[in-house]
Amino acid sequence: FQAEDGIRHLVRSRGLGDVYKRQKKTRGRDSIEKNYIFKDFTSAFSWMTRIALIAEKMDHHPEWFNVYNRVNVTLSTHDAGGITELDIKLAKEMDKTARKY
Ligand code: H2B
Repeated sequence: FQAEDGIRHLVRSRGLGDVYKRQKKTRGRDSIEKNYIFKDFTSAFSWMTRIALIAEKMDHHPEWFNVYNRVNVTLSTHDAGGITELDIKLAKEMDKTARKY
C-alpha cells in the first residue's frame, strides 16, 4: 500500500529518485538503499551520530553499514513491511545533513 505511494513521492522529490535504489530484500520486503561517501571516518561517523539523534526522535531507525568513509543505508518500515512516508522523511534528512559533513 504505502510502498507505492512512498516511491511515487520519492521519485517526485528532487534528486531522491535518482540516487536511491529501490530494492526487494528477503521476505519480499521493499526498502530503499543509498551509499554515502565522506571524506574520512570521522566525517562519516559524525554524520551517523547526528542522524542517530534525528532517527531516535522520529522513532524510525536506519539499517546501515559503515566501512571507513562509506555508509550504506537501507530504509524500510518494518511494521508496514515496506516503504512509508517515514522512510522518505528520514532519507531527506540524511541527504540534507550529509551536505554539511
Ligand atoms: N524503525 C524502522 N526503520 N522501522 C520500524 O518499523 C520501526 C523503527 N519501528 N523503529 C519502531 C522503531 C518500533 O519498533 C518501536 C517499537 O516503536
